[in-house]
Amino acid sequence: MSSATFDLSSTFSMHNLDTAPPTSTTATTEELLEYFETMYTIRRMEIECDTQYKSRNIRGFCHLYDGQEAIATGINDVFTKEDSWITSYRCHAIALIRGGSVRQVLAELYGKHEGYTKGKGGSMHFYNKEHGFFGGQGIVGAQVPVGVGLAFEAKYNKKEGEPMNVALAAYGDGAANQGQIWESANMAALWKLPAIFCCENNNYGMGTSVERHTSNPGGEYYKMGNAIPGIKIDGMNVLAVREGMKFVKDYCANGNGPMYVEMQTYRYHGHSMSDPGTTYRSRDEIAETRSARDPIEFVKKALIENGLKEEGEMKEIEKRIRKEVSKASKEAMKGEIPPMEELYNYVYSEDGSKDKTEQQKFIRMPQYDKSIKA
Ligand SMILES: Cc1ncc(C[n+]2csc(CCOP(=O)(O)OP(=O)(O)O)c2C)c(N)n1
Ligand SMILES: [Mg+2]
Repeated sequence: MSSATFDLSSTFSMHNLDTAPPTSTTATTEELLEYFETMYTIRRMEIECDTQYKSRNIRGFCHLYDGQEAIATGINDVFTKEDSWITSYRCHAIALIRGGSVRQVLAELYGKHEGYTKGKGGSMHFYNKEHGFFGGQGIVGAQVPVGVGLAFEAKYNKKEGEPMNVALAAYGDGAANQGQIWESANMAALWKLPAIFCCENNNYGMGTSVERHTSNPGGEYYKMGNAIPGIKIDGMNVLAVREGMKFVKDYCANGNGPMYVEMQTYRYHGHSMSDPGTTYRSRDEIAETRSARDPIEFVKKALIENGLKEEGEMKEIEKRIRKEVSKASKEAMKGEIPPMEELYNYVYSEDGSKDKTEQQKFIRMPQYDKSIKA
C-alpha cells in the first residue's frame, strides 16, 4: 500500500500539557483519497446550497461550512458513533458525515419530507442520535452545556474494561466567551468528564472579528482554562486534525477530564446568507486564504506531490463528485413536502403519553400557500 509521511511540527500549540501529539504522521493513498472525497463533497454541497438559496429554493437561515471541512473530516476519522458530537447552527457537514447523504441534507433544506429531519428542521436543526450526532443549535453556545451532559452520560455509562466514550461540543470564536461555556467547563473539570470543548476559530463572529470581540489576546481559545489544559490545532490540515484529535480523545477517554481544543480555521462564506462576508474583512484576505491554506487543495497537493495520484485522476474524481452532488440535489428537489400529520410527530403530548400523532392546541398551523414558492 503506498503512503507518504507528513511533517506536523508546526501544527500544534499546547497549554498546560506535558505531552503532545506526534510531530509527523503517515497517511496512505486510500486515507488521503477518502479525506479528499469527503471534503470535496462537503464543499460542493455547500456551494449547491448557496446557489439554491439565491434561487429561492432554500428559505430561512442557512450557514455554510466551506473552508472548515478538514475539522469535521478529521474528527470523524477519530470518533466512533458511540462518541457524541453536538454543534452550532453551522451543521450541514456534520449531518452528512454522521450517517447522512447529500440528498437527505439538501432535501431537508428544500423542506421535503425525505429530508434528514423530515423537512421540519431546516439548516440549523439536523439531528441523528443513532450516529451520535446531537444536532445543530440555533442559540449561540447552547450546545456546550448539553455537550457536557453527553460527556456525563459517557462517564456514567462507561462499562468495566471498556474505553470511555467522549463527547465533543463545537462552538465558534464568537460563542467562546459566553457565560454558559465557563460554567459548564467548571463542572466538566470538577467531575473529570470526557468533554471536548472544541472552538472552531474562523476569526469572525457575526459581522465582527476576534480582535474586536475578545479580551483574550490574539483570541487564543485553547488557553481559556486554568484547570483545563488546551491544544491549538491547524484546522486547515486534516492530518493535524486527525493526530490532534487522537491525542485529545485519548486524554479525555482515560479519565483525565476535559480539554479545550482550538481549531484554527477560516470561513469562506459570510456568517449566513444575509451576510456577504466582505464588510468586516477584505476580499484579498479571503483570496489569500483560499490560495495558501485551503484544506482540500492541501490534500490534493499531498497526493500529487508524493506521486500517489496524477493530476488528471484528481480532476476525474472532482468531476464525478460534482455530478453526484448535482444529481442528489435534483432528486432531493423532486421530493414531497411533509404531510400535515407530520407536523405533530415527535412533539410531546400534553398528558405525557407516547401517542406521537396527538394534535396540540397551541401549535399554529402553517400557511403553506404563503410559504411555498409558486
Ligand atoms: C444567544 C444568541 N445570541 C446571538 C445570536 C445571533 N448570532 C448567531 S451566530 C452569532 C455569531 C457567532 O459567531 P461564532 O461563534 O464565531 O460562529 P461562526 O458563525 O463564525 O461559526 C450570533 C451573534 C444567537 N443566535 N444566539
Ligand atoms: Mg466564528
